[in-house]
Amino acid sequence: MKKQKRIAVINDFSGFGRCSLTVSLPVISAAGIQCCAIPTAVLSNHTGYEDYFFDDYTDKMKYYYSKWENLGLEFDGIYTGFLGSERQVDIVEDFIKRFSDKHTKIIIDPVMGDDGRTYATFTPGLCRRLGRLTRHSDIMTPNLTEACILTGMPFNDKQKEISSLINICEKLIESGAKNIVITGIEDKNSISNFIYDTQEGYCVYSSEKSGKTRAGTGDVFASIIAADSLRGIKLEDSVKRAADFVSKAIKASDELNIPPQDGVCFELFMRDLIV
Ligand code: PXL
Repeated sequence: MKKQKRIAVINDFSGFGRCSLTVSLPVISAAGIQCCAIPTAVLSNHTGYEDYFFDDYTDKMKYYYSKWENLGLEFDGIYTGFLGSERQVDIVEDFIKRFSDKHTKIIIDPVMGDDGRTYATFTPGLCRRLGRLTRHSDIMTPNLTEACILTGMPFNDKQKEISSLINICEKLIESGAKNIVITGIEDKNSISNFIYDTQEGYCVYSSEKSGKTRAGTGDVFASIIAADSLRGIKLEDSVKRAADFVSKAIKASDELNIPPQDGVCFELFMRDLIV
């Protein structure tokens, strides 16, 4: 009998809005992987809404995972998402040092913004620290906005060209990243993901735009990539699966008139994710 895989997910807990841990827990569990959560903050709802309650968890994180150290826990993967401050990035780096070895897959989603805009908690210092954190990653999954911020490029249509995407990825590789998926490259009718795999080279996976831009889609996407990487699935195949799943959930969310900030109704399609 093979051992069950286990991943630590470091992300915020937003009670409403379908993002971060409330997405990762079900999506990763559906793949048969034990998903162990470390909250970076507790929010009533994500920051895409005008008003929200935000309880920062920075001061508690080390106490929290020191108990995991006492339990002797080990992880096959570590996946990080929304981090609210520079100090929190230092804590995540400490967690990676303590809980990973050469077999641990590290997936870093440098959550900072979308659609050319940064989120409410963004600062240039946080960006610099997140850029350094990606040195540890086996896979990083920035959207185009985040990839531009991390490499100091302006966010514009020119960056959607293959030559620019290669240039961006080469800069990220120079900073220590290994494999990169630039997500959510939108055109009028299509949405593409640019995959830069250090073993396999680069490729693009495009699908028809199925509906409105929605909150939390990056978290659904990265959770599938994280689970698949622990299952040994090739990055390109994983990106196709994740993109098709997100596209289906966006379409259904539009049909059900779900407000875009409420995310995607992935719950209706969990069957597709069960391994
Ligand atoms: O899905 C990205 C995300 C995660 N966590 C929080 C957010 C956002 C985007 O707005 O506000 C708290």
